[in-house]
Amino acid sequence: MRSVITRRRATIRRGLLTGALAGLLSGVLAAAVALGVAQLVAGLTGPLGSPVEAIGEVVINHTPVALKEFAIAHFGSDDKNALVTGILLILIGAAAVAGILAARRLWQGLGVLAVFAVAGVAAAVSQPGATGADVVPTLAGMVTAAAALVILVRLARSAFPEVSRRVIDDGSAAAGIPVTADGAAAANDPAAPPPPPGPRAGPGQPAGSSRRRFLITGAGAAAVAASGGAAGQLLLGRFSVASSRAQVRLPVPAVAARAVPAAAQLRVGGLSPFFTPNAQFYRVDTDLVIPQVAPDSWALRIDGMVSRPVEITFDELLRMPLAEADITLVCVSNAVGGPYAGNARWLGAPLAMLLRRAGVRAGADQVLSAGTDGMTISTPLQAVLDGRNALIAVGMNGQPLPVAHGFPARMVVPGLYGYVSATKWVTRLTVTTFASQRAYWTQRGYAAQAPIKTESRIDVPKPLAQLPAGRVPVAGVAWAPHRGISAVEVSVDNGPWHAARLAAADGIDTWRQWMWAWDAVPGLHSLRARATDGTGVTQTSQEDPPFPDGASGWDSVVVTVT
Ligand SMILES: Nc1nc2c(c(=O)[nH]1)N[C@H]1C(S)=C(S)[C@@H](COP(=O)(O)O)O[C@H]1N2
Ligand SMILES: [Mo]
Repeated sequence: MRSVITRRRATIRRGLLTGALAGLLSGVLAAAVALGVAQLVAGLTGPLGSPVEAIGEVVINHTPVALKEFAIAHFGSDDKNALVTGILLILIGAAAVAGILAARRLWQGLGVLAVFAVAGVAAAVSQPGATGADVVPTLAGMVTAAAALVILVRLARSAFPEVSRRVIDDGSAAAGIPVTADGAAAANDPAAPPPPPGPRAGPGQPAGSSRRRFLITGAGAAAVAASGGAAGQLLLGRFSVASSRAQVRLPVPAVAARAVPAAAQLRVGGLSPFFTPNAQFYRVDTDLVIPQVAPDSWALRIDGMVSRPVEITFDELLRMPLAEADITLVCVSNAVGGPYAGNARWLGAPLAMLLRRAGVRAGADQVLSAGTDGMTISTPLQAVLDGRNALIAVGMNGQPLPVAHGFPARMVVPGLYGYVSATKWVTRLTVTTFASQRAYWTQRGYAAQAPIKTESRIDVPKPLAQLPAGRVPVAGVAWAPHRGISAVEVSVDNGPWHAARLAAADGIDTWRQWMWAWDAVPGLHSLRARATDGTGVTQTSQEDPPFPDGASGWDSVVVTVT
């Protein structure tokens, strides 16, 4: 008798486990159906309705600054993929729980789905530019997911009858007495026969066939999810502005940049090229979905403390006298030695000219610019009007702006970190005061005044490189945009500073390459570099993190010479 009970217990435990797995699978498949259908519908209504991206945007906009700096430092430009992966993992986990709950009590599983539907809808409508249509993908996804969950759970229950049973502690479970999902003992009569422990699921129904039906339906759900997702992805292509970008013809600049001296580019393998190719240019923004702004719907509005607010269309902008300027852009989140800096030849309308058209009124000290993604950026008016090459740019290295870099138009101001100067997809400039309005990052504690700090970066040798003894080039780039670079020095093992050779300068707004020939001797060595800007100030050794106004300190690499 004893061994019979033990065996029954084991059977029931195994049954409960299989049942839980079937529930889990039902939940995860229902969630996959939700995402696939939502993606398909978003393909019709527009990219802002994709629930995962919408939730991701909300997460980005509410991420504490420390976490954001951590993500940028550790995931780099992949931080967005890391975020989407994280959201998907949480979703899968919740879906698994919902499925296990649903197997016992359907309404609990449906309740978890409903919570996600509310979150997805709220996230979708909270995005700048979102319309009522953007809630449709999440709702459609949730309705189909609920249907899938109901069907799969029903099938799971008949395929694995243990699914809907609970073990109760009074030993009746051990005796094989099932309790229904509604909590009532189905066979409270101790004399009732125990349920068949074997592969037979119910009276007259071979479990094999109902299990097959469960698996086939599950595979169908997976297929719906995958094909919906793929079709949605294809349909979303319709919202791309790639083809209208391809049709843009950039005008010849009224004010061309001077030719870059050939000696601005040193011949050292592994050194950052003087101009960063567009495809390699770093990208930093808060957007999971890159804004797609068609040039014919684009306009730039200038308002606020101006005598005549103006609105400029893209065609009007292209007909204005455009200027070319070589400007190095740097992100405040760039760590010492980090990759978030790039140099390009920009083509655009002088910002000062545009503001003068509108007529800036006395008392203003800030230009608050806004992108279609809802980003706001505040720039000191004085920096825009002091004669530097501040632009509403339409061209980057001879091409229309890449979509990820602000197509059709963005702001560029030499000397200021991107978050206070470089508004992409810009559609509005409001002349105002620092006292009355704060921008996105300054609301989050970043400095309102943020000139780019003087930095030098060692590009070669790479950290932890193994080098042969002898002449070794040590080379990199140094920047102090709008002040220029006047010297770079290199020190080995904290020894004396050696002057590096500077490449020819291309004005004061761009970075400058440098190179120093090192007579390397065997051993483990550390190399450090420091720059001096055009005003004679040497880069500080004070190590500060990027928050709140840019990282400082000397870049260093450790190498082994053999
Ligand atoms: N609309 C918009 N513009 C933006 C941002 C953004 O998130 N949205 N990020 C800013 C930041 S922090 C930087 S460093 C630069 C980066 O420009 P890039 O991606 O072209 O290199 O864009 C700036 N302009
Ligand atoms: Mo940035």
